[in-house]
Amino acid sequence: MRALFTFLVLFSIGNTSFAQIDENWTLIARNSGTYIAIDGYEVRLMGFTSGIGAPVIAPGPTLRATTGDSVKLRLYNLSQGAPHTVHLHGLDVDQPNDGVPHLSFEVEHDSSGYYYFKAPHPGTYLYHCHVISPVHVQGGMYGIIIIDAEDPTVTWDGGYSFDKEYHWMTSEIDTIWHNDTIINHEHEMDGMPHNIPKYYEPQYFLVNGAMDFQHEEKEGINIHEGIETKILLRLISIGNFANKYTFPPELNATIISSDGRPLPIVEESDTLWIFPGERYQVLCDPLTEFIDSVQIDYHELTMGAAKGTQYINVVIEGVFDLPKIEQTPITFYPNPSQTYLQFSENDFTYTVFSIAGALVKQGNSVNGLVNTHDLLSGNYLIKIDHGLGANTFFFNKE
Ligand SMILES: [Cu+2]
Repeated sequence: MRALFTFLVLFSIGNTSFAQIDENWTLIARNSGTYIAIDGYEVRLMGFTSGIGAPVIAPGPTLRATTGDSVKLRLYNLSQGAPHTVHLHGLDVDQPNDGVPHLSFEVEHDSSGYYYFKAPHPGTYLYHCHVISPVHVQGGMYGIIIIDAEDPTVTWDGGYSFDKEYHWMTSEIDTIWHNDTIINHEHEMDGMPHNIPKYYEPQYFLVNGAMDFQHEEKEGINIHEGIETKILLRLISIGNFANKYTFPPELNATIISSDGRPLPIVEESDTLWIFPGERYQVLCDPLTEFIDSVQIDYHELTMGAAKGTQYINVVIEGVFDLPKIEQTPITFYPNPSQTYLQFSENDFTYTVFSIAGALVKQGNSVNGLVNTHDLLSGNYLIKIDHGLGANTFFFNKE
């Protein structure tokens, strides 16, 4: 009788965990991806995709579930070479399902592996391949995981409500890692040496896999109507650099959670440092309509100087309960430019950056004129800071 009782208890425990799968995720590992840089330079990527016909880009598909869901993740390796795993970074799943090779399992070419877990507390997480991770992560094998609260309009049970959300995943591309045999390497057990290049000299600094004007409108905060606007930013770092975020003060940013856990004391702050593997959630409750940008600096991990900068545009207008701005769109000509740029705005300060984000020159403009005769031929960004905020434009110097 006692044995039967024990059996029934064990049987029911074993079955309640994953008796029913609420979410089925699929990631297909490929090494046939392409990263097309802002200057047209192309390198090969390893990456995750959701369908065999889907493009292989980095980050891979964003995976989403509701807290408490039983999730089954299938990893199908079609990469023609190296084994791969999916490490569920920050989800606190049990070791067999955590995708760390030797503690969990690796998935060889042309086979599938399955991870099972219960979606933990709501928050922002990430996944990446954990096989020779410096190489496979640089290769492009990473993506975002979002666990929603049961009510998806709040950050967590009893947490903050929000109307719109954006997720920005930062990373870098160093073409040296992609142009030699690293991406085509055989399994580490074959004894082939891996030459790990410098990690601190990437050529491209990315937000959601793109930089500067490559960003589609969706990356920026674009709000054009509403009664009130609370914005949840999900910030995720999977690069080798420390990211310093600078939010415009009008955004009224509050840091509410770190690594999937609510912060015991929330902090209003216009700056935030995020280190590799960290995720932060920031709640913005704008004070006014405005146009500006969020600045993301990419610092060496020694906290050295920023090696790159990205600007994410912010446009908040047409919101019922916010003070209004008078807005006339700023234009300029000619582009390409030979000796000058003429802006429609009269008086402003300007900063010219290289495409990699390095400061090239700055100054004040009277009558909307900016000299470009001293610039070398190439592509640049110019940030115009005027009375109502700042705008960044791309231009080419002939
Ligand atoms: Cu891998």
